[in-house]
Parts: sequence; C-alpha cells; structure tokens
Amino acid sequence: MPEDDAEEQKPGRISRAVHAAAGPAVRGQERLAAHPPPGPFRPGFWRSPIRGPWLTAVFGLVLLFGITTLMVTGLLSYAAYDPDVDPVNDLTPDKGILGFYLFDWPTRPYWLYRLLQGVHVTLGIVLVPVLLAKLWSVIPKLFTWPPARSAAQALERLSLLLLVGGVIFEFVTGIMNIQLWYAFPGSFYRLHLYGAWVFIGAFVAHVILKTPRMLSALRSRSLRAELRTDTAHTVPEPPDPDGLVAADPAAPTMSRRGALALVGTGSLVLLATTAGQSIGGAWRETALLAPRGREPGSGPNGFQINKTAAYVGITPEQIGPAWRLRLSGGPAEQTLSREDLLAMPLSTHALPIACVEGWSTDDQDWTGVPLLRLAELAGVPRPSAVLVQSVQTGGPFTATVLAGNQVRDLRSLLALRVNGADLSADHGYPARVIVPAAPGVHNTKWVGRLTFRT
Ligand code: HEM
Ligand SMILES: Nc1nc2c(c(=O)[nH]1)N[C@H]1C(S)=C(S)[C@@H](COP(=O)(O)O)O[C@H]1N2
Ligand SMILES: [Mo]
Repeated sequence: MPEDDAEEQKPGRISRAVHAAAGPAVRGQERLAAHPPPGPFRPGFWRSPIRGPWLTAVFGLVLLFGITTLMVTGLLSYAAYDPDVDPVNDLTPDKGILGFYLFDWPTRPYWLYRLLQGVHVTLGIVLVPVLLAKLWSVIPKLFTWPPARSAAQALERLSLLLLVGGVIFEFVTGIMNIQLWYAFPGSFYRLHLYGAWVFIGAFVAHVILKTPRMLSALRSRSLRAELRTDTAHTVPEPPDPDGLVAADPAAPTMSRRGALALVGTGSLVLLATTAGQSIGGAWRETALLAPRGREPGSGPNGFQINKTAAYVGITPEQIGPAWRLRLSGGPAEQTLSREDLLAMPLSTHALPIACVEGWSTDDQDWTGVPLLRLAELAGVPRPSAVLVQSVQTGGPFTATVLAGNQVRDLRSLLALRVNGADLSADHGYPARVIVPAAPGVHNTKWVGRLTFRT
C-alpha cells in the first residue's frame, strides 16, 4: 500500500514545513523548553532586583567619559615616545598605519607628560570598581542561550567578546605593568598598544549603538529619588526589552544608592592610595598602592630612582674619573671629561621625571649644559636630532633619539648636578639627559655619547 504510506507521512512533512516558516526564534524557544540550558544560562538564574537599564546606564556613562580619557591619554603617551623620529624609540616597529596620528612631541608645558601619564594610570586604577560593576550589571547578557540565533546576533556577540575581552585585557596588562609584574608573553608595549586598537574598534561601535538606549535609561529614573531610596523601598525596574531586569527578582539586600556608594567608595579609596605617586609633594606618602618607594631617601638626590646603577650593572670604572663624554656627528669627534663640562656655562631648570609607568617626581633643579651648546661644540649648530647613548650595556632604555625641537629647547640639559649637589650614581652620574615634557625613558642616565644629526 504505497499510497497509504505516503499519506501517513504527509502530516509530518507539513508540520516540519510550517515549523521552518515560523522562523528560528520559535524553534529556539521550543528547544529551550525541551532542554533547559545549564546554570547561569537559564532565564531566572540572575535575580538581583537592582539590575536594570538605569543602573547599567549610570555605570556606562561614567565609563564613557573615563575610557574615552584613557584612550586619548594612552594614544598621546605613545606619541610622546616620538617613535617616528628614529627606530630606536619605536617599541612597536610593526605598527603600520596605527601611527597615522603621530607628531613631534612638544617641550611645553614642561609638566605635560607628567600630567598625561598620571591621568592615564590613576584613572585606569580608579575605574576598576566601575568597570567591575558595569560588567556585573550586564552579566545576564553575557550568558544568553542559545549563544547565537542568527548570523547578525553571532556578529553582535563577537563584537561583545572583543569589547569585554579587550577592556579586561587592557586593564590587566596596564595594572600588571605599573605593579612591575613584567610577566608578559612579549613586550608590554606591543600587547597594550595593539590590544588598545582592538578595544577601541569595539568600544566605538558599542558607544554608537548604545548611546540612545543609555540616554533613555538615564531619563527613566531620577538620580535624586534613587539617592533617597533605602533597601526596604527598593523595587525592580519595569521589565525591559534588553533582558537586564530579573524575570524572578529576589528580595533586595542592597539599594541602588548602596550599590553606587559601594562602587564610589571603592574608586575613592583607590584614588587616595595611588594618586600621590603622580601628584607628589606631601601626597606621595599616601600612595600606599604605588610600587615605587614612598621613601626615596633624603637630601638633594632624595627623589624616586627607577633602576639603580647596581641593578643595571653599571660598574664604578664606567662612571669613575676615566669617564668621558664623546660628541659625534660633526667634522671631528670631541671628548670631554666631567671637569670640561663643569667649566662650560651651565644653566639650571626645574623639571620633573615622569615615568611611563605613571609615577613622577616633583620638579627638581637640574644644572648642566644645554644640549644645543654641546651640538655647537660638536660642530652641528642646527641639529635635527640627537642620538643619546648610555655607557650602560644591555637592558632597555640605554639609547634614545631626541627630536630637533627637543634638542633646540635650551632647557634640555645634559645634567651634571641636581638640587645643588652632584648627581648620585643612581640618578645617572656623571651626566644624564633631562628634557622638558618628555617621558622618563628619554632622560637617559650615565650618558657616554651624543651623536648630533642634521
Ligand atoms: C581601555 C583601557 C585602556 C586603553 C584604551 C589604554 C590605551 C593605552 C595606549 C594606546 C597606550 C600607549 C601604548 C604604547 O605606548 O605602546 C597606553 C600606555 C600605557 N597604559 Fe594604557 N590603556 C588602558 C588602560 C590602562 C590601565 C587600566 C592602566 C593601568 C592602570 C594602563 C597603563 C598604561 C601604562 C603603564 C602605559 C605605558 C605608557 C606607554 O607605553 O606610553 N592603561 N595605554
Ligand atoms: N641608562 C639608563 N637610563 C635610563 C633608564 C635606564 O634603565 N637606563 N631608565 C629610564 C626610565 S624608564 C626612567 S623613568 C628614568 C628614571 O630616572 P631616575 O631613576 O633618576 O628617577 O630614567 C631613564 N633613564
Ligand atoms: Mo620610566
């Protein structure tokens, strides 16, 4: 009975066809009912009654301004290396078009890099509680099930992976670096720079897509009213299309006011225990979380030392009476002793050292010979750049190239003395470079040779 067989199969075929026409959503829901997803993927798993678009939007607004500032200060900090002036300065030679915006780093205001990198690092630390709170507030979205219903949604979730993964990557690498935990697979600069561009792409897309929703969510409740609402009077936000509000909310254990206070207090504690390393003065004592000593010694040389002479393997012979400064680039090489340098007209300028790792010293009074005078002595009166080389062998930051505008600024010194005393060995005796507004890596210690370029 072949016909009957065929008849019997018909209903099944039709229902499959109808089913397919109803679209993937219905099929997805049916499958969901038949096979509930594991733990946190289950609707109803996330039950906080304060989770919702308003709270997410408040944290999002803070991050919108905070992370934008991190992006701008980070990209400027990269420019501050003057990586295009010479390959020696470029820690990411494979950056390609990512260096499109680079420009000659200025020498004024002289505290420029100190402010810039102080903001980047301090803000990065202060935003940690806000970032964690923001991720907590959207966590149900990270666990939607099934992971992707359509190609469009798969794409959206991939962008979220880049966004969340990217921001965590940037914070983790940044904080590891300033805590001097150099456990990176490769160079921190590469990881943090390329990671930043991946993140920036995802962040810009996210901001464009979500800003309208953030604004409407912010308008949906009054901040003032929230700040007056205690735990007992805390009720969930109305059900939202974004799926942040719990389907089955638990009883409140904390108000929205309490959540904001918790995050705000966390940020303020971090601010109070780190900002001192960048603000300096009496505040330095409060930088409990800063890894660079809060007690840098006393006397004229009593300010932060990054790496000591012993640590980088500087020997007493290298910086003893036999030390000579060599000047090249002109018609004939010149050789000067420290006494020769001290006999030249000296200038004194108040300048800080501002490390890329965020800490900085207060202004110190450096006394030495302007680099431009040494260029003239070398027979290069109009230098376009100078290669500075340390007597230190091995290790990073032993050579750097300063751009023309830096050499020509008369406050850029080969310093011999600081705060009225001879440089200490750890601060670069017999001579070190100090340049206004530049990152600390450009202030080469234990200088052995200057090669001027035209
Ligand atoms: C979304 C977050 C962040 C972005 C987009 C970002 C971006 C950048 C960029 C583009 C640079 C220059 C990279 C280079 O010079 O190779 C940089 C440098 C740096 N960042 Fe971040 N950063 C972020 C978060 C953080 C955090 C949280 C910290 C630590 C608290 C941090 C610490 C540093 C340090 C120490 C440097 C080294 C200075 C330098 O290389 O110029 N960053 N950042
Ligand atoms: N020769 C040499 N010069 C150097 C360094 C170094 O490791 N070797 N470190 C640089 C860095 S990263 C900084 S922040 C400053 C720190 O100077 P300070 O130790 O006198 O504070 O020196 C710079 N000059
Ligand atoms: Mo540094």
